[in-house]
Amino acid sequence: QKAHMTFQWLMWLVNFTCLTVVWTWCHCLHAGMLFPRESPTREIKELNGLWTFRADFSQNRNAGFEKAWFKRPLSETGPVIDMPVPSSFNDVPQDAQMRDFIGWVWYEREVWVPMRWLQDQSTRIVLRVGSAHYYSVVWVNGVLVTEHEGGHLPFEAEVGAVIRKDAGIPCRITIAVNNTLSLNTLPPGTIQYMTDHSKYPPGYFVQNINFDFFNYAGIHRSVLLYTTPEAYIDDITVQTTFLDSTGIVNYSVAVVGSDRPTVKVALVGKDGRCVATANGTTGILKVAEVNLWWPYLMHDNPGYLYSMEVRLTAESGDKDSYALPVGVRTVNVTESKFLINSKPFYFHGVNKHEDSDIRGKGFDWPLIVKDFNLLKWMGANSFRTSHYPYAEEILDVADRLGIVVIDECPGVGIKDIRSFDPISLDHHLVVMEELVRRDKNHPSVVMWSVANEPAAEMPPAGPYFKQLISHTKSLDSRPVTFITDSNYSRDQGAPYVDVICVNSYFSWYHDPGHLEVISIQLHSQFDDWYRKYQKPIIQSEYGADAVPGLHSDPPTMFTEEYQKTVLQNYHKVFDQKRKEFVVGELIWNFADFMTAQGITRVVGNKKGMFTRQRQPKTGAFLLRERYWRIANETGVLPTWAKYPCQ
Ligand code: BDP
Repeated sequence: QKAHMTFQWLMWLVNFTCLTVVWTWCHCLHAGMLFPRESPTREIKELNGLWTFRADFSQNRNAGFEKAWFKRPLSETGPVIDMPVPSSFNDVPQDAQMRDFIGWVWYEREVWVPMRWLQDQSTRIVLRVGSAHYYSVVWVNGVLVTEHEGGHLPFEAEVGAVIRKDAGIPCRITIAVNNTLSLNTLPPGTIQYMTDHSKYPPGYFVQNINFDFFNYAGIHRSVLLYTTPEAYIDDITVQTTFLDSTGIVNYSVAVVGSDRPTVKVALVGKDGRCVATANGTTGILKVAEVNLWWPYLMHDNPGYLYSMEVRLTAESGDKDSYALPVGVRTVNVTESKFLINSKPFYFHGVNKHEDSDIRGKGFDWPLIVKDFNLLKWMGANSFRTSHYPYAEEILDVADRLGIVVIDECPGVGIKDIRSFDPISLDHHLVVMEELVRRDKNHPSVVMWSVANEPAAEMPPAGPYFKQLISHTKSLDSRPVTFITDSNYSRDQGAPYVDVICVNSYFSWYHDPGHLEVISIQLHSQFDDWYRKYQKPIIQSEYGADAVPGLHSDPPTMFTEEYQKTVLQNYHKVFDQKRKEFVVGELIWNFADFMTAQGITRVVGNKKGMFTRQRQPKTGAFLLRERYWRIANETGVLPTWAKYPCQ
């Protein structure tokens, strides 16, 4: 008992020190990026639906800029089509050229802004794009309001002044989006011009990429207008810990538009009762008899969220309020364990993609809810956002269900040595800042992943990842990882990470067809990494393709039986190693997903446990049986959870 108490104190001290370090860190990005939520002082107008769309097929893809398409209605510039937002544009038109289009596409929509918003000069009107892939330029009524580099993360602009100039007419929003990937983008790519005119037409070029998912593009997440008062809550940061049964929420509120703001903070439980209050832009909320945030299948009441209600009153009388969901939990890593609330946590989960028929990477509620239902059905307690940040709404649901998330940035496919230059690094640092700024308050997010399988054996990778990882650590106290390919024996990133995440495809990419080598190779993999670094290890990817409906016994590659047998062989080793230092297993992949065309892909990657339409393959039932059994073995399976596979 005493040892346990001391340990708890120690953990508290460690957490508190981390908090203080984080507190003193200066915010690198100049503004916050709070998820738009309605409140008595904030309104939202969604701009989803059909937009007018035109792809720039001109030779240099630059006609839109040369002819200033943003200056007048897009339909006056040439032929336009309807395009749903949010959605990738690629699979919507019945047109092969559009599917593989590289370059600028133009979106436009007219919207009536409520007169009330315009008349009240002290109302800030913000235009927000949840994400658009890859580079975006935004105009309102022909006036440039913002630009943003990178898909998967939100950006916004204050547009009140521009709209008020033309009050009385609908406001025209034009967004140009370019999906071209270069050596300095994240993910990187190259454009290759084919100049042999006996083989290719003049001007012919292709986009080369080094990642294994379709480069879907367009406006992928919601576009909306929202309001705040002139003095407003710009950002909130919470860091939580607990001591015995007391929860501690350390908060900081960034206010814009007021030099001497009055800030009141209240933490409200699920039953509507206020459990703690504080005043000021920074402070500590102490919660007696705290309900901790626990992962799914680890507690009777997983995903417990308080509502942190922040109220601002400015000298001007302006009032603003914002309610942030807050989960109280800690995350710590030891030499061989991953701890949530000081208890060992074992990741039994999946890698996913934002990917589905027709909409590509477009945000889609039915798909999201279905996927969470499948995760719960499988007994999965976690997923990794391979290979880019997912929609914030997904993290909100994960928070509520207690599904644990490894949050990855789009640093995938960094294979060319030229992509380790300072320009790329600068951009990578900014992307990590944007990611942390967006997701720092989600209790479900327990670790940051800065990259997937970069060419980590190249000499410049060492300094690159050293800086990237230490910068990420300076932004937030969560553990940081980097997903490594088991092939790379000299991994330049591993010394700096908190948890080793390894991908391996034994008996698939290596020794294809030889199931019998999995056990020995996997044992060596784990032992080698642990001997070198003495850090907990997650098998962050493993798997095999299975074309649904293909069967063979004895198992042969691409059949459901082969996929199942690969998994079984991996599982035997996991079961030994999880007693030592392996702290998780994430299957590649949750569902089949689309890729570029190539001779190794049969209409996409087929390593899913589910088809792209979310129907189970044989492997899904195997994992379901396993995950529920593991949850049961830990002895914390909640009373309401029925072990479904007796
Ligand atoms: C891994 C990559 C992942 C691929 C997977 C595969 O991280 O993006 O989809 O291989 O080839 O190495 O299925």
